[in-house]
Amino acid sequence: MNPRMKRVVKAEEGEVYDIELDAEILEANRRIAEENRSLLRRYNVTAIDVMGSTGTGKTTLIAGMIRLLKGRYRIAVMKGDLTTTIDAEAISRYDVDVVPINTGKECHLDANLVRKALRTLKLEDLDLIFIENVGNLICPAEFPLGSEKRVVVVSVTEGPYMIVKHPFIFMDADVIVINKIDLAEAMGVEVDKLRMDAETINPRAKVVQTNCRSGEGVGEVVKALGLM
Ligand SMILES: Nc1nc2c(ncn2[C@@H]2O[C@H](COP(=O)(O)OP(=O)(O)OP(=O)(O)O)[C@@H](O)[C@H]2O)c(=O)[nH]1
Ligand SMILES: [Mg+2]
Repeated sequence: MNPRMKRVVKAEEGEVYDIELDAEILEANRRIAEENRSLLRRYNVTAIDVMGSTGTGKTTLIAGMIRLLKGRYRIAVMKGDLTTTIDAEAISRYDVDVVPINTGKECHLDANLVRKALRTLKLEDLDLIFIENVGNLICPAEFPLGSEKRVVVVSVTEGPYMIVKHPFIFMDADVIVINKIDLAEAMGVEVDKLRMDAETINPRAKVVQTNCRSGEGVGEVVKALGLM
């Protein structure tokens, strides 16, 4: 180790007040998430979380999946963003219902917001809901929403260490998407190394490489989710 490196300063439990979440809040969220899950199951609707940092390609992936699945499923989308509806408007062009959810300052969706959004949809007319979370790799991990499966999208443009630096969100993923592989060489990022990191952190997850812009690999994501 470089001798100029000093010892790691570690936060004790409860010390970082802004970050350490109240156990009661998490428990309340978990309860509502379970209610959402039961409601969705009653209507036979599958909800899928799509999470990942800002700009990794979540919306582009959802658009690609809609293109592949529209003939087969009745689809709606929820889109969490701080204040804008840009993504929601983009997705609505695919002729599916879209519920924009604005979180204000919050860096993640929670089960209560999703419950409110579910009330605006006719669940009996749906088979599948994609829920695009706010772009963030930390906060959404702690807030289950009631969905059946979780997709986490990482892209090569964020550099080589996104997975090892943010293990928690990847540990819970059912499918890990490594996107923008068309830019890997230009970014000097090894896709195989990212794949290895994903497989090491979560051996249970299916790992898929994509270029969501061209559509390459999107069919594999859909298959990994058991939708095709
Ligand atoms: N070259 C390349 N560009 C991509 C790919 N996927 C997405 N993009 C581009 O990356 C930009 C961001 O994509 P989005 O799908 O909006 O990303 P996002 O994760 O939804 O972003 P936020 O919702 O803002 O967090 C857009 O300009 C996309 O066209 C890809 O595989 N290759
Ligand atoms: Mg988006």
